[in-house]
Amino acid sequence: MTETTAEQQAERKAFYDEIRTHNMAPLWEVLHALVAKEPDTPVKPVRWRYDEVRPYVMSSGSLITAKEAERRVLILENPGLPGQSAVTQSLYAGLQLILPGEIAPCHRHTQCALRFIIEGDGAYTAVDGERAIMKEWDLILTPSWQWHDHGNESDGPMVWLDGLDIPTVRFFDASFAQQGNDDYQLDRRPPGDSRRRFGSNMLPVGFEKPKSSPVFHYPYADYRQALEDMKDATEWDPNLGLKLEFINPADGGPVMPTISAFVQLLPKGFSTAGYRATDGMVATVVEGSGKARIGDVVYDLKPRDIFVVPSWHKHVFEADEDLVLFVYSDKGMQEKLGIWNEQRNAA
Ligand code: 1HN
Repeated sequence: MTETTAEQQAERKAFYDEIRTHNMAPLWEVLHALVAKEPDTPVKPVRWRYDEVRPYVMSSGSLITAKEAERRVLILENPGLPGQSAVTQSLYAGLQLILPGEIAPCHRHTQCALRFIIEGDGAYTAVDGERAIMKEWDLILTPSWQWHDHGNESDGPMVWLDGLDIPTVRFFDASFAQQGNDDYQLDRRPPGDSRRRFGSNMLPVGFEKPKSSPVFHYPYADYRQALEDMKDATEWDPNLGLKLEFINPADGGPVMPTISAFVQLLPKGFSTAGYRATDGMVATVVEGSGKARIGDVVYDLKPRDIFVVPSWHKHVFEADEDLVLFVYSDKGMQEKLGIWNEQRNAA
Protein backbone atom coordinates (compact mmCIF):
# COMPACT_ATOMS: atom_id res chain seq x y z
CA MET A 1 0.00 0.00 0.00
CA THR A 2 1.37 3.35 -0.96
CA GLU A 3 0.60 6.26 1.35
CA THR A 4 -1.34 9.15 -0.03
CA THR A 5 -0.79 12.57 1.44
CA ALA A 6 -3.62 14.90 2.38
CA GLU A 7 -2.55 17.07 -0.52
CA GLN A 8 -2.82 14.19 -3.02
CA GLN A 9 -6.20 13.20 -1.60
CA ALA A 10 -7.49 16.74 -2.03
CA GLU A 11 -6.11 16.88 -5.56
CA ARG A 12 -7.81 13.58 -6.45
CA LYS A 13 -11.12 14.59 -4.92
CA ALA A 14 -11.09 17.83 -6.91
CA PHE A 15 -10.37 15.79 -10.05
CA TYR A 16 -13.21 13.34 -9.30
CA ASP A 17 -15.60 16.25 -8.70
CA GLU A 18 -14.53 17.82 -11.98
CA ILE A 19 -14.94 14.69 -14.12
CA ARG A 20 -18.29 13.87 -12.47
CA THR A 21 -19.70 16.94 -14.23
CA HIS A 22 -18.82 15.09 -17.47
CA ASN A 23 -20.45 11.84 -16.27
CA MET A 24 -17.13 10.16 -15.69
CA ALA A 25 -15.67 8.41 -12.63
CA PRO A 26 -12.34 6.79 -11.67
CA LEU A 27 -12.39 3.01 -12.01
CA TRP A 28 -9.53 2.53 -9.55
CA GLU A 29 -11.73 3.65 -6.64
CA VAL A 30 -14.27 0.88 -7.30
CA LEU A 31 -12.40 -1.81 -9.24
CA HIS A 32 -12.24 -4.40 -6.47
CA ALA A 33 -15.87 -3.93 -5.50
CA LEU A 34 -16.90 -4.30 -9.16
CA VAL A 35 -14.80 -7.38 -9.76
CA ALA A 36 -15.17 -9.11 -6.40
CA LYS A 37 -12.97 -12.10 -5.59
CA GLU A 38 -16.12 -14.01 -4.80
CA PRO A 39 -19.85 -13.23 -4.70
CA ASP A 40 -20.67 -10.58 -2.12
CA THR A 41 -24.42 -10.20 -2.23
CA PRO A 42 -26.64 -7.68 -0.46
CA VAL A 43 -29.34 -10.39 -0.45
CA LYS A 44 -30.05 -11.68 3.07
CA PRO A 45 -31.20 -15.05 4.29
CA VAL A 46 -34.83 -14.66 5.31
CA ARG A 47 -37.67 -16.98 6.28
CA TRP A 48 -41.40 -16.35 6.27
CA ARG A 49 -43.31 -18.63 8.63
CA TYR A 50 -46.60 -19.37 6.93
CA ASP A 51 -48.43 -19.33 10.29
CA GLU A 52 -47.27 -15.74 10.78
CA VAL A 53 -47.98 -14.36 7.31
CA ARG A 54 -51.20 -16.25 6.48
CA PRO A 55 -53.39 -13.87 8.57
CA TYR A 56 -52.10 -10.92 6.51
CA VAL A 57 -52.74 -12.74 3.25
CA MET A 58 -56.30 -13.45 4.40
CA SER A 59 -56.81 -9.85 5.60
CA SER A 60 -55.87 -8.60 2.14
CA GLY A 61 -58.98 -10.47 0.98
CA SER A 62 -61.29 -7.98 2.68
CA LEU A 63 -59.18 -4.97 1.68
CA ILE A 64 -59.49 -5.25 -2.08
CA THR A 65 -61.02 -7.65 -4.61
CA ALA A 66 -58.82 -9.75 -6.87
CA LYS A 67 -60.37 -7.99 -9.86
CA GLU A 68 -59.70 -4.48 -8.59
CA ALA A 69 -56.14 -5.38 -7.57
CA GLU A 70 -55.70 -7.21 -10.91
CA ARG A 71 -53.51 -9.53 -8.85
CA ARG A 72 -54.03 -9.59 -5.07
CA VAL A 73 -50.52 -10.37 -3.94
CA LEU A 74 -48.38 -9.61 -0.91
CA ILE A 75 -44.81 -9.28 -2.16
CA LEU A 76 -42.16 -11.23 -0.25
CA GLU A 77 -39.37 -8.70 -0.24
CA ASN A 78 -35.79 -9.47 0.66
CA PRO A 79 -34.76 -7.24 3.59
CA GLY A 80 -31.42 -6.68 1.83
CA LEU A 81 -33.21 -5.20 -1.21
CA PRO A 82 -35.82 -2.88 0.34
CA GLY A 83 -38.35 -1.30 -2.01
CA GLN A 84 -37.18 -3.32 -5.01
CA SER A 85 -39.95 -5.95 -5.18
CA ALA A 86 -37.16 -8.53 -5.30
CA VAL A 87 -36.55 -11.68 -3.28
CA THR A 88 -33.09 -12.17 -4.83
CA GLN A 89 -31.23 -9.91 -7.28
CA SER A 90 -32.85 -11.65 -10.28
CA LEU A 91 -36.15 -13.01 -8.94
CA TYR A 92 -39.39 -11.99 -7.32
CA ALA A 93 -41.69 -13.83 -4.90
CA GLY A 94 -45.20 -13.13 -3.67
CA LEU A 95 -48.19 -14.80 -2.04
CA GLN A 96 -51.36 -14.50 -4.10
CA LEU A 97 -54.88 -14.95 -2.71
CA ILE A 98 -58.01 -15.64 -4.72
CA LEU A 99 -61.32 -16.15 -2.92
CA PRO A 100 -64.30 -18.26 -4.02
CA GLY A 101 -66.12 -16.64 -6.93
CA GLU A 102 -63.29 -14.24 -7.73
CA ILE A 103 -61.32 -13.80 -10.93
CA ALA A 104 -57.96 -12.22 -11.69
CA PRO A 105 -58.43 -10.81 -15.20
CA CYS A 106 -56.58 -11.86 -18.32
CA HIS A 107 -53.26 -10.23 -19.18
CA ARG A 108 -49.84 -11.09 -20.57
CA HIS A 109 -46.34 -9.76 -20.11
CA THR A 110 -42.75 -10.52 -21.05
CA GLN A 111 -42.01 -11.63 -17.47
CA CYS A 112 -42.08 -15.41 -16.89
CA ALA A 113 -44.03 -16.67 -13.88
CA LEU A 114 -44.46 -19.85 -11.94
CA ARG A 115 -47.15 -20.63 -9.37
CA PHE A 116 -46.60 -23.12 -6.60
CA ILE A 117 -49.86 -23.96 -4.84
CA ILE A 118 -49.61 -23.55 -1.08
CA GLU A 119 -53.20 -23.86 0.08
CA GLY A 120 -56.59 -24.75 -1.41
CA ASP A 121 -57.95 -26.99 -4.11
CA GLY A 122 -59.85 -26.43 -7.32
CA ALA A 123 -59.19 -22.91 -8.56
CA TYR A 124 -57.72 -22.60 -12.04
CA THR A 125 -55.15 -20.75 -14.05
CA ALA A 126 -55.82 -20.52 -17.78
CA VAL A 127 -52.70 -20.24 -19.94
CA ASP A 128 -53.14 -19.48 -23.64
CA GLY A 129 -56.60 -21.03 -23.76
CA GLU A 130 -56.03 -24.08 -21.54
CA ARG A 131 -57.06 -24.33 -17.90
CA ALA A 132 -54.97 -26.00 -15.24
CA ILE A 133 -56.99 -27.00 -12.18
CA MET A 134 -54.84 -26.25 -9.16
CA LYS A 135 -54.21 -28.67 -6.34
CA GLU A 136 -51.94 -28.26 -3.35
CA TRP A 137 -48.22 -28.42 -4.25
CA ASP A 138 -48.81 -28.37 -8.02
CA LEU A 139 -46.39 -26.34 -10.14
CA ILE A 140 -47.92 -24.24 -12.92
CA LEU A 141 -45.95 -22.16 -15.44
CA THR A 142 -46.92 -18.96 -17.18
CA PRO A 143 -44.14 -18.47 -19.73
CA SER A 144 -43.29 -15.11 -21.25
CA TRP A 145 -46.04 -13.41 -23.29
CA GLN A 146 -48.70 -16.09 -22.74
CA TRP A 147 -52.20 -14.87 -21.87
CA HIS A 148 -53.19 -15.87 -18.36
CA ASP A 149 -56.07 -15.39 -15.94
CA HIS A 150 -57.04 -17.04 -12.69
CA GLY A 151 -60.43 -17.92 -11.25
CA ASN A 152 -61.69 -19.63 -8.13
CA GLU A 153 -64.78 -21.77 -8.65
CA SER A 154 -64.03 -23.81 -5.51
CA ASP A 155 -65.56 -23.10 -2.11
CA GLY A 156 -62.36 -22.17 -0.26
CA PRO A 157 -59.55 -19.63 -0.53
CA MET A 158 -56.57 -20.47 -2.77
CA VAL A 159 -53.09 -19.24 -1.95
CA TRP A 160 -50.06 -19.76 -4.10
CA LEU A 161 -46.44 -18.68 -4.23
CA ASP A 162 -45.74 -16.58 -7.33
CA GLY A 163 -42.18 -16.73 -8.65
CA LEU A 164 -41.31 -14.28 -11.42
CA ASP A 165 -38.22 -12.90 -13.14
CA ILE A 166 -39.32 -9.28 -12.54
CA PRO A 167 -35.87 -7.94 -11.50
CA THR A 168 -34.22 -9.65 -14.49
CA VAL A 169 -36.64 -8.16 -17.03
CA ARG A 170 -36.30 -4.78 -15.28
CA PHE A 171 -32.49 -5.07 -15.53
CA PHE A 172 -32.79 -5.53 -19.29
CA ASP A 173 -35.47 -2.80 -19.61
CA ALA A 174 -37.49 -5.29 -21.62
CA SER A 175 -40.94 -5.18 -20.01
CA PHE A 176 -44.03 -5.22 -22.20
CA ALA A 177 -47.55 -5.95 -20.93
CA GLN A 178 -51.09 -6.04 -22.32
CA GLN A 179 -54.54 -6.31 -20.77
CA GLY A 180 -56.94 -8.78 -22.37
CA ASN A 181 -60.07 -7.43 -24.06
CA ASP A 182 -62.08 -9.72 -21.78
CA ASP A 183 -61.52 -10.87 -18.20
CA TYR A 184 -61.58 -14.51 -19.29
CA GLN A 185 -60.03 -16.40 -22.17
CA LEU A 186 -62.08 -18.72 -24.30
CA ASP A 187 -61.17 -22.35 -23.69
CA ARG A 188 -59.28 -23.45 -26.78
CA ARG A 189 -58.13 -26.83 -25.43
CA PRO A 190 -59.45 -29.08 -22.63
CA PRO A 191 -57.61 -29.17 -19.27
CA GLY A 192 -54.64 -31.56 -19.41
CA ASP A 193 -54.21 -31.24 -23.18
CA SER A 194 -50.62 -29.96 -23.03
CA ARG A 195 -49.61 -32.74 -20.63
CA ARG A 196 -51.16 -35.38 -22.84
CA ARG A 197 -49.46 -33.91 -25.89
CA PHE A 198 -46.01 -33.15 -24.48
CA GLY A 199 -45.78 -34.85 -21.09
CA SER A 200 -44.79 -38.41 -22.09
CA ASN A 201 -41.20 -37.80 -23.11
CA MET A 202 -42.32 -37.59 -26.72
CA LEU A 203 -42.87 -34.65 -29.02
CA PRO A 204 -44.77 -34.40 -32.28
CA VAL A 205 -42.27 -34.61 -35.16
CA GLY A 206 -41.72 -31.21 -36.72
CA PHE A 207 -42.77 -29.46 -33.52
CA GLU A 208 -40.94 -26.17 -33.24
CA LYS A 209 -39.08 -26.20 -29.94
CA PRO A 210 -40.52 -23.58 -27.63
CA LYS A 211 -38.36 -21.39 -25.36
CA SER A 212 -40.32 -22.54 -22.32
CA SER A 213 -41.78 -25.90 -21.40
CA PRO A 214 -44.96 -26.69 -23.35
CA VAL A 215 -46.01 -28.76 -20.33
CA PHE A 216 -47.18 -25.95 -18.10
CA HIS A 217 -48.73 -28.03 -15.30
CA TYR A 218 -46.66 -30.39 -13.12
CA PRO A 219 -49.11 -32.06 -10.69
CA TYR A 220 -47.82 -32.96 -7.24
CA ALA A 221 -49.33 -36.44 -7.50
CA ASP A 222 -46.96 -37.20 -10.40
CA TYR A 223 -43.70 -35.68 -9.25
CA ARG A 224 -44.16 -36.91 -5.66
CA GLN A 225 -44.50 -40.43 -7.03
CA ALA A 226 -41.29 -39.95 -9.03
CA LEU A 227 -39.46 -39.03 -5.82
CA GLU A 228 -40.96 -42.01 -3.99
CA ASP A 229 -40.02 -44.39 -6.83
CA MET A 230 -36.42 -43.16 -6.80
CA LYS A 231 -36.12 -43.17 -3.03
CA ASP A 232 -35.12 -46.82 -2.66
CA ALA A 233 -33.01 -46.95 -5.80
CA THR A 234 -31.12 -43.71 -5.44
CA GLU A 235 -27.70 -43.10 -4.06
CA TRP A 236 -28.09 -39.98 -2.01
CA ASP A 237 -26.02 -37.03 -3.14
CA PRO A 238 -24.23 -35.94 0.06
CA ASN A 239 -24.73 -32.29 -0.88
CA LEU A 240 -28.25 -32.39 -2.26
CA GLY A 241 -30.01 -35.57 -1.15
CA LEU A 242 -32.31 -36.33 -4.07
CA LYS A 243 -32.82 -33.14 -6.07
CA LEU A 244 -34.77 -33.29 -9.34
CA GLU A 245 -35.26 -30.50 -11.84
CA PHE A 246 -38.57 -29.85 -13.58
CA ILE A 247 -37.56 -29.65 -17.23
CA ASN A 248 -38.69 -28.40 -20.59
CA PRO A 249 -39.18 -31.73 -22.44
CA ALA A 250 -38.26 -30.09 -25.75
CA ASP A 251 -34.62 -29.55 -24.75
CA GLY A 252 -34.07 -31.00 -21.27
CA GLY A 253 -33.31 -27.50 -20.01
CA PRO A 254 -34.98 -25.40 -17.34
CA VAL A 255 -38.76 -24.97 -17.48
CA MET A 256 -38.35 -21.33 -18.53
CA PRO A 257 -35.29 -19.43 -19.81
CA THR A 258 -35.02 -17.28 -16.67
CA ILE A 259 -36.39 -19.54 -13.92
CA SER A 260 -35.29 -23.05 -12.93
CA ALA A 261 -37.52 -25.17 -10.67
CA PHE A 262 -36.62 -28.16 -8.52
CA VAL A 263 -37.99 -30.56 -5.95
CA GLN A 264 -35.67 -31.92 -3.30
CA LEU A 265 -36.18 -34.90 -0.99
CA LEU A 266 -34.07 -35.45 2.11
CA PRO A 267 -34.88 -38.65 3.99
CA LYS A 268 -35.48 -38.64 7.73
CA GLY A 269 -32.22 -38.16 9.63
CA PHE A 270 -30.30 -36.93 6.53
CA SER A 271 -28.06 -33.91 6.83
CA THR A 272 -26.53 -32.39 3.70
CA ALA A 273 -22.82 -31.58 3.53
CA GLY A 274 -22.19 -27.84 3.43
CA TYR A 275 -22.90 -26.63 -0.09
CA ARG A 276 -23.03 -23.35 -1.92
CA ALA A 277 -23.75 -22.17 -5.43
CA THR A 278 -24.05 -18.85 -7.24
CA ASP A 279 -27.79 -19.18 -7.80
CA GLY A 280 -29.71 -17.57 -4.95
CA MET A 281 -32.67 -19.82 -4.17
CA VAL A 282 -36.23 -19.42 -2.97
CA ALA A 283 -37.50 -22.55 -1.22
CA THR A 284 -40.74 -23.66 0.35
CA VAL A 285 -41.37 -26.67 2.54
CA VAL A 286 -43.85 -29.15 1.07
CA GLU A 287 -43.63 -31.98 3.58
CA GLY A 288 -41.82 -32.89 6.76
CA SER A 289 -39.76 -30.84 9.13
CA GLY A 290 -36.14 -30.02 9.73
CA LYS A 291 -33.66 -27.20 9.76
CA ALA A 292 -31.92 -24.96 7.27
CA ARG A 293 -28.55 -23.54 8.36
CA ILE A 294 -27.63 -20.69 6.03
CA GLY A 295 -24.35 -19.07 6.94
CA ASP A 296 -24.81 -18.14 10.60
CA VAL A 297 -28.59 -18.37 10.74
CA VAL A 298 -30.67 -21.44 11.53
CA TYR A 299 -34.31 -21.75 10.55
CA ASP A 300 -36.55 -24.54 11.77
CA LEU A 301 -38.76 -25.56 8.88
CA LYS A 302 -42.42 -26.49 8.69
CA PRO A 303 -44.69 -27.04 5.70
CA ARG A 304 -45.52 -23.84 3.77
CA ASP A 305 -42.63 -21.88 5.30
CA ILE A 306 -40.69 -19.99 2.62
CA PHE A 307 -37.00 -19.10 2.85
CA VAL A 308 -34.18 -17.62 0.80
CA VAL A 309 -30.64 -18.95 0.41
CA PRO A 310 -28.61 -16.07 -1.08
CA SER A 311 -25.91 -16.64 -3.69
CA TRP A 312 -22.74 -18.32 -2.43
CA HIS A 313 -24.07 -18.76 1.12
CA LYS A 314 -22.99 -22.07 2.55
CA HIS A 315 -26.02 -24.02 3.66
CA VAL A 316 -26.91 -27.28 5.33
CA PHE A 317 -30.36 -28.88 5.36
CA GLU A 318 -31.30 -31.34 8.10
CA ALA A 319 -34.36 -33.55 7.87
CA ASP A 320 -36.11 -34.49 11.14
CA GLU A 321 -38.66 -36.34 9.02
CA ASP A 322 -38.68 -37.00 5.27
CA LEU A 323 -38.32 -33.41 4.05
CA VAL A 324 -39.59 -32.27 0.64
CA LEU A 325 -38.65 -28.80 -0.61
CA PHE A 326 -39.75 -26.94 -3.71
CA VAL A 327 -37.00 -24.61 -4.96
CA TYR A 328 -36.71 -22.04 -7.72
CA SER A 329 -33.65 -20.07 -8.79
CA ASP A 330 -31.87 -18.48 -11.74
CA LYS A 331 -29.50 -21.46 -12.20
CA GLY A 332 -30.44 -22.10 -15.85
CA MET A 333 -30.02 -18.44 -16.74
CA GLN A 334 -26.55 -18.36 -15.15
CA GLU A 335 -25.58 -21.59 -16.91
CA LYS A 336 -26.55 -20.11 -20.27
CA LEU A 337 -24.33 -17.15 -19.47
CA GLY A 338 -21.49 -19.44 -18.41
CA ILE A 339 -21.20 -17.96 -14.91
CA TRP A 340 -22.85 -20.59 -12.69
CA ASN A 341 -20.54 -22.00 -10.04
CA GLU A 342 -20.87 -24.36 -7.09
CA GLN A 343 -18.76 -25.57 -4.18
CA ARG A 344 -19.46 -29.02 -2.86
CA ASN A 345 -18.50 -30.16 0.63
CA ALA A 346 -17.79 -26.56 1.59
CA ALA A 347 -15.89 -26.58 4.88
C1 1HN B 1 -48.61 -11.39 -12.43
O1 1HN B 1 -49.03 -11.29 -13.69
C2 1HN B 1 -49.15 -12.36 -11.59
O2 1HN B 1 -50.51 -13.30 -13.29
C3 1HN B 1 -48.70 -12.46 -10.30
O3 1HN B 1 -50.81 -13.96 -11.29
C4 1HN B 1 -47.74 -11.63 -9.81
C5 1HN B 1 -46.25 -9.77 -10.12
C6 1HN B 1 -45.75 -8.79 -10.90
C7 1HN B 1 -46.16 -8.66 -12.21
C8 1HN B 1 -47.09 -9.51 -12.75
C9 1HN B 1 -50.23 -13.27 -12.10
C10 1HN B 1 -47.21 -10.63 -10.62
C11 1HN B 1 -47.63 -10.51 -11.93
